[in-house]
Amino acid sequence: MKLAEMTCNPIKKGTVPLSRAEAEALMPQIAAWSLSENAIKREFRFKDFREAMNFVNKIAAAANEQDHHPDIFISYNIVQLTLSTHKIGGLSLNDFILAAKIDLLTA
Ligand code: H2B
Repeated sequence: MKLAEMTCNPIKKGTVPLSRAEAEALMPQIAAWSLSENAIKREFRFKDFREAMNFVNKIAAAANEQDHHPDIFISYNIVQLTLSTHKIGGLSLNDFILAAKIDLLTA
């Protein structure tokens, strides 16, 4: 199951979030991300604010295409992404799919 080739699906309210074990089993495919209790995170560094914003705009396009959206923190050349599925208050496969697609944007 290659995450980067998959597509995000609408998540119904009440869907049970991924268990820790299920999340850990997916982490090798997005090795640059870190797993926290209810989210996955990755920090990116660029030359300057312009390059950081170019990257964020690419992410915005991928997020809208998948209809799944990261929380984005920008500080000049640093972009911190946090992915979790707000509707269920935890992680879903959508978070891992979008993370893998974002990794392709930087590859
Ligand atoms: N993004 C994230 N990260 N979590 C969600 O629950 C979510 C989303 N819900 N993007 C989507 C949009 C939902 O609001 C639309 C209607 O599909």
